[in-house]
Amino acid sequence: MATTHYRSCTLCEATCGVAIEVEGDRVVAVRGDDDDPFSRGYICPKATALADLHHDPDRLRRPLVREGASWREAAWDEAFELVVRRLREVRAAHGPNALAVYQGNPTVHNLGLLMHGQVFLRKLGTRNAYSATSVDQLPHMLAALMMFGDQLLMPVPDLDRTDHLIILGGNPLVSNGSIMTAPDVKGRLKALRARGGTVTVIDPRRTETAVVADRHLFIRPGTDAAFLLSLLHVLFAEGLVRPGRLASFTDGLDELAAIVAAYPPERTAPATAIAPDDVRALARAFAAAPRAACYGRLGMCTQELGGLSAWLCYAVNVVTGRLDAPGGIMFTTPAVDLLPLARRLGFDGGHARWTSRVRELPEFGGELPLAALAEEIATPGPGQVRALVTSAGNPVLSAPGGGRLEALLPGLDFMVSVDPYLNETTRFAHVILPPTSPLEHAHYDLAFAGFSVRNVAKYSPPVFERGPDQRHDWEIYAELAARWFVPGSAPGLLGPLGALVARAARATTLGVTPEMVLELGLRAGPHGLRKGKDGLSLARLRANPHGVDLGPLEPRLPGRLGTRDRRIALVPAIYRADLPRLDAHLAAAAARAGGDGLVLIGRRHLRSNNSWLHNSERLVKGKPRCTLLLHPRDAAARGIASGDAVRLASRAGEVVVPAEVSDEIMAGVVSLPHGWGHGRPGTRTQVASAHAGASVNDVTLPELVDLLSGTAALSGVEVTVERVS
Ligand SMILES: Nc1nc2c(c(=O)[nH]1)N[C@H]1C(S)=C(S)[C@@H](COP(=O)(O)OP(=O)(O)OC[C@H]3O[C@@H](n4cnc5c(=O)[nH]c(N)nc54)[C@H](O)[C@@H]3O)O[C@H]1N2
Ligand SMILES: Nc1nc2c(c(=O)[nH]1)N[C@H]1C(S)=C(S)[C@@H](COP(=O)(O)OP(=O)(O)OC[C@H]3O[C@@H](n4cnc5c(=O)[nH]c(N)nc54)[C@H](O)[C@@H]3O)O[C@H]1N2
Ligand code: SF4
Ligand SMILES: [Mo]
Repeated sequence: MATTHYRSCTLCEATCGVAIEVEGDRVVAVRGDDDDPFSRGYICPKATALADLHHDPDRLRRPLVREGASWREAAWDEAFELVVRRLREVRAAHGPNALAVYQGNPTVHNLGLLMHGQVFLRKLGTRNAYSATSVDQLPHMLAALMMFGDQLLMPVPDLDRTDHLIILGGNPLVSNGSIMTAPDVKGRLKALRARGGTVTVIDPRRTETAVVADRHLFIRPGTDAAFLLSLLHVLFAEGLVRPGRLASFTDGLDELAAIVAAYPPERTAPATAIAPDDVRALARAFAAAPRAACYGRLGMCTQELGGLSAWLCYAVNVVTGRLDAPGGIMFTTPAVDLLPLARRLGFDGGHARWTSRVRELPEFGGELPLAALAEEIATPGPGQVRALVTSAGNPVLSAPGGGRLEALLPGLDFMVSVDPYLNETTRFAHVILPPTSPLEHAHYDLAFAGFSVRNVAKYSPPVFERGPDQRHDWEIYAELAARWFVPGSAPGLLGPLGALVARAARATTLGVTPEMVLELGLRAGPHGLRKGKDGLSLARLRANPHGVDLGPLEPRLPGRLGTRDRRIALVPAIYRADLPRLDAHLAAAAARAGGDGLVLIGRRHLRSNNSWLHNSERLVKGKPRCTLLLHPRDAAARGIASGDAVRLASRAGEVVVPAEVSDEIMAGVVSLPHGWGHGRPGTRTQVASAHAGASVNDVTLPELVDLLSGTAALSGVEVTVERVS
């Protein structure tokens, strides 16, 4: 007898509803949930991987402890004891900053990691805290903090009501959207065009999204800030600036006008490769549309001027009155208000309050840029990193210059990974603590409900109960926190009293389940108690297994602003001060134009998810995807044909990959996806190893960062390509 379980897919930001059919202890089918009010039956091919992950024989189910070159399974108690003891020893000998933490992307897709994980990882007291933020959305968070007063106050495009959408550096048809939770972007874009709206994609590649858009403009990598300055220039020069109701609580319009006056499209075109007439036409159309949104994402962030770009992208929406307006970019009203909760968990905002030890890169929200981790391990001196906790991350493949990190990890005094796989990164750990699979723990999209194009709430109960020998992520961290923060939990330290205190602490941390925090958050939230008996509670979510629709996004300003004066700061000082760096880039780019140099960008694939879904046979089958895209002109100049093995090299390193010649990429640009390079020795991911590919991050440069925000510049790396005979 099959039973059907409804829940959210946790593999990407779209949070689609899935119906999981189970017979005994096997998943027999994963389908889209037609009754989910948000996703309405849509799923992408990755959803089936939820079953593959759960049943994967390579997935670790018990802690592993390394002994020399081999691993042995250990009891949880022994593993916890070892981890806490070794981390303590490192800290006692070298100070708190000798401990480093890296939190990877799946953290945001996991309720337990978002709650209990932070209690341990963000409260360890080290400045060497790192996360995927600094290889991702940090520029948006910085702009949100500086302009709107809270790092999590990032507006999302009101996709279902806009008439004019500009997409800069995002490929939502493949990524399924980011900082824009919207199941079935393809369907939603189709609806946008069916109601007479237009979509413009600005990207160095004619992407899957560009193909279904009305218009695609190629842009040279790393020049979005210059393009946006010119877009703003036209808006001001042609009298198209109409902030509307935003004017009464926005500062800096005149200052912005003065800045952008210096960037007419003719000045930036040699760098961006976008014709001045195209910039003018786009500015006019954007201003004329009844409802319009300018949305920038990853490609606009992970570049040397990512900070400026994210600011200017929001600024375009402010001066045209599109911020906080239906069909523009809007703030959500999530059932659990993440902002106060996040502050409690240590996401305290703040920028450049301190810098990294070696390169003096700025801190953001208590974290340092991932691009600095390798040098912080390699460089001797007080504060040198000697122990590392990786949590839901695979930085050997995902960090810029991952190959360098890979060479350094074996030299650490101690490393522990909270991760279900023995992979490229975790193989260097001394202890691996594997959590339950997504189907074994409860879920609520705490993060993505905050970045969703409609207000929605959905609770997903576990499909399978965890076995007695399994631990959820939250249980792992609750246990670590109890043992770490209570001195008495070190055996013998406080004698019998210590043991008592330790037991009480453990009961407290393990007694507070994610569901309890969720329940409090729901009741205290804007759709909770204040709505009276119709208010949301966990019980109501449980009674609605397909999810609850809470309506379209609503205007939230000025009340939602976190700035001290409750006003939008249109021109925060840090951006003004960063403009000379842009000017230098413009000059350099113009000098390079017309040369035959190549720069590297990334690429995502629908059946992939960063580095960790390659162990599912049905997701990796088919022709190899880790190919280097290059333009026919650049291929001809190097005697390269599709299928040839080519060497892609930078100052940092090189990889050999098959070439794929296509005019979907602009001349002078090459593209290789990230997350591959599974052929490394000592991993335990059979399928991935058989589809190894090569890691683009062996070629990216840790020294290339946006100096303003600390975000890694994964786009625009200068490379050479040659045929391998
Ligand atoms: N060149 C280049 N590099 C990039 C990017 C790019 O576009 N180009 N993209 C960047 C971006 S946007 C990101 S977000 C990062 C992603 O990079 P990372 O944040 O390092 O994440 P992944 O590579 O996806 O690795 C995820 C790890 O988490 C583990 N995991 C999965 N689910 C869970 C869970 O529920 N609990 C725990 N404890 N572990 C789990 C997996 O086994 C895997 O080891 O990569 C970045 N790197
Ligand atoms: N299938 C799949 N889905 C995913 C992921 C995945 O790995 N696979 N990863 C998830 C994660 S962690 C994230 S953060 C999101 C990211 O989701 P998106 O933000 O949509 O990111 P990408 O799909 O990488 O698209 C980035 C686009 O930027 C372009 N680009 C590169 N450099 C530049 C530039 O300098 N300027 C401009 N304008 N464009 C540029 C690239 O060609 C690419 O088309 O996707 C998530 N969803
Ligand atoms: S789009 Fe994302 S959330 Fe939806 S099924 Fe695919 S991976 Fe899961
Ligand atoms: Mo990401």
